[in-house]
Amino acid sequence: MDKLFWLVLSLVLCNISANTQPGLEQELGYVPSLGDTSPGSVWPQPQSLTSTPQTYTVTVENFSFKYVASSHRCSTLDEAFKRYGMIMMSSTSRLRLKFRPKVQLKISSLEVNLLSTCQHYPSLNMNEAYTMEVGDYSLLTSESVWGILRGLETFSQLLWESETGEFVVNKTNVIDHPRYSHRGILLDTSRHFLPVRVLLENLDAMAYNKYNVFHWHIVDQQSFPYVSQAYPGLSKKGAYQANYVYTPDDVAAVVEYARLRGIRVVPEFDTPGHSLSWGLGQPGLLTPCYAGGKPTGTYGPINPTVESTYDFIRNLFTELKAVFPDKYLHLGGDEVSFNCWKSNPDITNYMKEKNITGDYAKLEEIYVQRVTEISKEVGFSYIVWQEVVDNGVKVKDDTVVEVWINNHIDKELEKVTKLGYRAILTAPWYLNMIHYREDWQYYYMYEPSAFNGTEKQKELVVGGEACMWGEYVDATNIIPRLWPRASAVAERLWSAKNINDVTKATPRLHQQRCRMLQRGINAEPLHPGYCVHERN
Ligand code: CP6
Repeated sequence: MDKLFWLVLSLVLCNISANTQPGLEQELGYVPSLGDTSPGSVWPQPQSLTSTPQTYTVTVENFSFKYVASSHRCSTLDEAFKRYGMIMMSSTSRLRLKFRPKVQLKISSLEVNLLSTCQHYPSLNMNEAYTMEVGDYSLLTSESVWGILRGLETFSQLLWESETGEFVVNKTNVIDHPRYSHRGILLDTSRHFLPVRVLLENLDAMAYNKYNVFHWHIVDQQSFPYVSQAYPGLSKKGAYQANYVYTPDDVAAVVEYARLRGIRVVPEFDTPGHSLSWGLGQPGLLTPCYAGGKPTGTYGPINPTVESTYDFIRNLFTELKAVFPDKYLHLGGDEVSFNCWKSNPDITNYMKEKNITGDYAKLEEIYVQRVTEISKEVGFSYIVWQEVVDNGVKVKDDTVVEVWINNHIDKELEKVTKLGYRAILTAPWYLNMIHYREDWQYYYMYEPSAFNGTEKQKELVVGGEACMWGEYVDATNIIPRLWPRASAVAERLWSAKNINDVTKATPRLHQQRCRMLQRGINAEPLHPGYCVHERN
C-alpha cells in the first residue's frame, strides 16, 4: 500500500514538473519528453512494422500466451511465457506516455504458432525470423523457437501505459529477422571477477536487445577463475581468491540461463599469449624467459616446443567440450609477444631443428596449427583474433576471424574475407573506452559492410560484438557502462542497413533505456532528461 502511494505520488510530481517548465526545451537543447516517442516503439527496429491508431486494452491480470492447436510445444517457450508474463504484470515495466487513447477493444492472449520441432540449444545458423499480428486476433508465428523468443520480446515492447494508467497496444503487424546472425557481447572475467548474478543480469539485458552470443573471455593474464575438473590447480593457484571462481555448477547455470533466452555462450581460452595466470597452476606450460644466459624467473607465452603442452591442451579442451554445449570455442591468439621466445635457448634450438630460425610467426603457426587440430578432434569449431591471420598463419578454411584492431578496419575486413574466412567485427565497438560525449552515436553509425569487396565477401561478415574489457570495470559499474551503449550496437547488427539515422534513433533509444530501468537493469542516461519510472 505504502509503495503504491509513493508510486502514484511520484508519477503525479513527475507530470507536474514536466508540465510546469515550458522554457526548458530552448534552455537545454534536446529534452526528451514523454510524448516524443511513438507509443511502444521497439528496439532494435524490426525489419517491417506497421501500426495503426487503433488501440486495445491489454488485460494484464488475466493475460495468457497460448499455443495454437497445430503448434509444436517447447519447454523453452513455456519458461519464456512465464518470464514475459512477469514483465507485463510488474507495475513499473511499461512506459507511461502522454496519450489518452480511445479504447474499447481488449486483448487477453497472444497465440503462438511454432512451425517446427523445438530445438534445445541455439547456433550460429539458427533461424530467428518471426511474424506477428496484434489486433482482434493476435498471433506470433515462427519456424523456430528462437524466432518465437525474439517475437515475445517485441510483443512486450509494444505495450505502453496510457495517461490514465491503462495498458494499451496498437493494432500492429511485424515481419522481422536479424541482419547478422552473430550478435555478441564480450565480458572479461579475468581482469576483475564478475559474480554469476552480474552475468545473469547482463544476459537479461542482452535478451531485451535481441543479442544472441555471450563471448565469455573467462581467463587471461591476471586471473584464472574457471574451475577445471581435469586441472583443479589452474584456479586454485590462478584465481584471485578461492571464492572468485566459476565452478562447474556456476558455468552450467550461466549456460542454461543463456540458452533459455536464445543466447549462445562462446568461451574464450586465449593462448599462447595472455596466459600468465595459467602458469601458476601448471608448471612447465609457459616459456621461461632468459637474460644473460640465465632464466630470469619470468614467463612468456605458452611453450609451443614441448609435447606436454599439447597433451595439456587436449585434456583441457576435451573437458570444455563436455562443459560448454556451443559448437564454437574461441582460441584467442591475440598480442603474442615474441621477446621471451627469442630469449630462450631451448626455443632457439627447436627452431634450428625445424629450419625456421628467426621466424617467430612460423613458430606461432606451429602452435596454432596444433591447437586448431586438437579443437577439431574434440569436436569444436573455432574463432581466433585477427593477428593469427595477420601473421600469415595458415588456418583451416572454416575458421572465424574476429577483427578487433581499430585501424584500417575496412582493409582488414577486405583481406580476411578475400582469404575466404568468415569475420566477426568488434573494432568499432570498444565500449570499455569512454568519452565525455554521446559515443553511442559513433557505434550506431559504423557500417560493417563498408569495405571494398564482392557481395560474397560481404556475406562472410557474420556479425559483430560489443566488447567490455575488464581492466576498469567490476560488479559495481559494468552494467551501466554497457547499457544502453550496447543497445546501439544491437540495432546496427539486427536492423536493416538503412536504419542508421542518429536523430531518429535518439528518442527510441531513450525509451529503450527507460524500459531497461523499469525492468531492473541499471542502464546509464544518454543525455540530459529523465525517465518516468526512475528508481531513485
Ligand atoms: N585483452 C585481451 C585485452 C585486449 C585484447 N585482448 C584489448 C586491448 C586493447 C583494447 C581493448 C582490448 N584487454 N586478451 C585485444 C583483443 Cl583498446
